[in-house]
Amino acid sequence: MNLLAFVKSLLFGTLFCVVFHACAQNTNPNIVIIYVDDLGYGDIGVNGAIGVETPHIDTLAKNGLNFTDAHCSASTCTPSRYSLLTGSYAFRNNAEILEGDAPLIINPNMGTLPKMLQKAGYKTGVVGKWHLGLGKGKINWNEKIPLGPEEVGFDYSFLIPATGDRVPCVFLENQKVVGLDPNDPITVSYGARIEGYPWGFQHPELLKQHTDPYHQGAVINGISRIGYMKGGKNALWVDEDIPFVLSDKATTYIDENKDNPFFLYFSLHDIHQPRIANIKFVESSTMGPRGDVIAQMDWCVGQISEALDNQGLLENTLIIFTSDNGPILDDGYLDYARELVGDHKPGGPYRGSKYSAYEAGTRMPTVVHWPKVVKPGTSKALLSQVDLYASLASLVNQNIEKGDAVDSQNFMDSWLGKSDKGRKFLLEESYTFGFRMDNWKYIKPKDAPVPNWIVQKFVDPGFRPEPQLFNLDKDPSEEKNIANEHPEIVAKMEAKLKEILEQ
Ligand code: NG6
Ligand code: CA
Repeated sequence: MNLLAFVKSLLFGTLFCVVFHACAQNTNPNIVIIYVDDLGYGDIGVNGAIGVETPHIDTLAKNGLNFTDAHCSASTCTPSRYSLLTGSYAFRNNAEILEGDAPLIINPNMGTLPKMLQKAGYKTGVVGKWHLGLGKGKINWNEKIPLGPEEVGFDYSFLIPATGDRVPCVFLENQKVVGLDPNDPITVSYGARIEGYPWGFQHPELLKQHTDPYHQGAVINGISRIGYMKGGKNALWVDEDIPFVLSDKATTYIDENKDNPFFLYFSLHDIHQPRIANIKFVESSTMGPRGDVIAQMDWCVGQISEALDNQGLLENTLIIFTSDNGPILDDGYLDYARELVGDHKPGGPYRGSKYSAYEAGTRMPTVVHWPKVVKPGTSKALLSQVDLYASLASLVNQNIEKGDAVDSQNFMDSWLGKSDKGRKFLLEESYTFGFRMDNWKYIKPKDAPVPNWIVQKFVDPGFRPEPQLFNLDKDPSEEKNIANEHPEIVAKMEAKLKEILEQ
């Protein structure tokens, strides 16, 4: 090759590389879902919280979109998380609150939100509470657990396996217990009591907080849990440090993935019980531990914003801040949340709570922040988290395979504030079914006694032998059942609900 030809080929090659690289470069935004546990609509400053400040969330809301009628799919955790990640309703798979040693409830052959994002070129990670089960049968906590986030589509995972009030009280990183001493293997039981960590009902003197009889199993770090546990002493978490450990893992994940589009599902333990705030946040609210862990959770949100900002990624990251089910004051631990709540309204103006079919069970604080695309404001669109799968798929130009995400609909324009159009019909799962048709709210009759463990929580799950119908335009707090006055609306909603349930 003569010199001229060589220079030409060099120039052409360089040009080709530059053009090709620019075309191939993925300009999709990073996606971060910040999923808080048991946070109510009214628990954030911008939605009227009293007695606790949430400056980091409020900043996201002021620079983003605050939704007033966005819902998780169920009033409990496992079902909502199942729907968020699979785009299908929990009842289709009988998904209910799981024990800490339950098998994985997401079929590994099924399409999921993180798998869809992997196909679009994303790195995917989950940090925090899982509560979707692990493994296939009895879990051996001393080896890599065969089925979990990896099989669901996460390249990286750092987990609280179930809930903070369930054993085992250890973190899992990529499905292995962190810091486990092989000479001190872990055994867990949700049936027979096993020797190991002392039992709360026998040793109340060891406890930082007293509990109802359902939470009096293994005492770990002065807190009795659901279930029994032996071994794994070096691997035990310290509840007071959980917000720091999780925030650190999440921000490290952001730093390590700054050069490629990433999806982070940051699933906080707060503000679920046991509500044991770190000393940094103790007495930062007027509401005792429940308010303090709201402040602590807000600090974690601030860590994420700061990490994104430090990497210059805040502008082109889609942050979705929300919660998995409605608020609850007394879920079994004696932390005086009911006594100290004052004028604060955890569910905002809405009736109900966690476990309930009324609006506060699923109407979630929801903020979308993406400065590059989303204009600040508020949106009244009626939206469900079950739709995030199809909505995000459209954002990143992915098709949904037949049979996947069967309940998920594309509302991306509404999530981004380009449209006010929400769902016409929206299902709210609980121990019965709530159902919305625009601003009509119907609750399916349930003529069954409320289980004792719910009665003791001072919540009304909404069981009534007759249908309930409310007009949320006139009666947002669902006080007046007007089903008898509108039989035609009841019939229409019942028919549509039946169609969804039998689909
Ligand atoms: C309930 C637990 C409660 C809490 C909840 C799960 C009893 C009596 N209560 O069954 O303590 O762990 O499950 O909360 O066992 S959730 O936010 O993960 O759905
Ligand atoms: Ca929850």
